[in-house]
Amino acid sequence: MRNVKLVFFTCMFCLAANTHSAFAQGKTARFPDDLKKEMCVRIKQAAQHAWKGYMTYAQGADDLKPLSKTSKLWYKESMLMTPVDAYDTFVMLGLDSEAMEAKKLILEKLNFDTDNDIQVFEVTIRILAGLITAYELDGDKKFLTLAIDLADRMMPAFNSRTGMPYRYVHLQTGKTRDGANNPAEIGSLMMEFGKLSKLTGDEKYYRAAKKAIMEVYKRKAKTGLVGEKIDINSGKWLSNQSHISGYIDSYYEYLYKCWLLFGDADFKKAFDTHNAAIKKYLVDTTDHGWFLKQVNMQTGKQTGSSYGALDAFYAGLCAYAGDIKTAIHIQEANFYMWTHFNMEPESFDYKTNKVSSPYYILRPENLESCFYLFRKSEHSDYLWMAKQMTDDILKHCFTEAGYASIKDVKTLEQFDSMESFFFAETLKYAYLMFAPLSAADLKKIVFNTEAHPFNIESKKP
Ligand code: DMJ
Repeated sequence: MRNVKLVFFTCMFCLAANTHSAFAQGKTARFPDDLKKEMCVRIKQAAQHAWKGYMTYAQGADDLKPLSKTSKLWYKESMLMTPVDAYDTFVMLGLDSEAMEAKKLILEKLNFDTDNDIQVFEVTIRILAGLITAYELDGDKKFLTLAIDLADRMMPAFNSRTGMPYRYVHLQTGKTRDGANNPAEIGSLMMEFGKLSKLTGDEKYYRAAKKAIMEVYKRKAKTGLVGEKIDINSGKWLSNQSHISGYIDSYYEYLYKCWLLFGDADFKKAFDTHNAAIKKYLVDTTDHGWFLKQVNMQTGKQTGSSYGALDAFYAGLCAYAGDIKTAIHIQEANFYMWTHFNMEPESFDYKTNKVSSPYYILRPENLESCFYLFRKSEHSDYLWMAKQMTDDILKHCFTEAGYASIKDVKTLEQFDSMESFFFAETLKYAYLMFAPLSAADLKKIVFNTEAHPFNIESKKP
């Protein structure tokens, strides 16, 4: 059986690996165990270095600014983005004293009774999710109490005519604003609010989030696609632009992951419908791999050929959902994007090869896709790819106080930002590539879109 599996993957690789990439440059050899261990050590050291910078120059703030050695707040008062996003990564990497420091900061300082007008999506995927995972990993009820308090303060966001949430809610007053929302920000609350219902026994969170995500699904076009902006009160699309990038991406991701997490077949049905449409209308085959384009959601007609760092997640989702062939071809394109421009730009035009947004802000999606492809194929090519990406990040983004973003991948000039997802996702997926498989058992956990692992609720769907 294992031989059959190997032959299958080898054939798939022959299909995908006939162009310019590390595949074609002979880096397809076995990945030595010693090198895996060395990578794990380097990634752990990187996490310690970045955390030390945060604790020295930004302790208690949201983010470290690693060049000026100062700190950044997202809102009027800190939501402790970095400690909350980083905590479970420290636990998974076995960095016990860093985990203890992060926990101490969270439990001593995190307070949601603040004059903060917050973005529901960002705070849900980073903070609510981080607290839920912390509770599941550590068992300390204080994490759950914080999560419930935060979720209750965000619940007014769902009070619209359709049940789709407003983008912003004030944590003290419950005042909402911005009803021009998008599928990603509407749908990517389901794992977190759903999970909270499972942990508390109070169905209201699951109900509100499910109504919201299903209201998007209900409004799909005949093509099976969704647009990138919708009025949450009238339910009318404000943009027919369709793609798998920012504003839509994790809506699709959550439909599949919520099926795995909760075993609720409505999510699977919705995912299958959309996924078939994505493959029919969005995938564009090129000599450098398969990219995903922009189309009009109503007609399926192409409107653009932009591709970028955020789009890279879809290869991983395909692999996770069992379509290895598509995943391999898209990951070939992802790796092309990473290697062709020095490092990965935020976006470029895959028809003209021109970079449209030259920055790299420590995003994880390309590594994330490598992770799922490796887990599903066991092929060492993905270890080599992940090594190259990790080497580039650790080399080009390194600063005295942490890791900085890159302003322009052509010149590798840095800029003063270290997003909290560098801890939550980028370092975590990099580490999990080389760590023993038991470091993350995908039969037992599902990662949210910020890579916070949730224990699977359902029996195997
Ligand atoms: C993260 O906050 C999440 O992965 C989100 O889904 C997309 N953007 C960033 C990482 O790039």
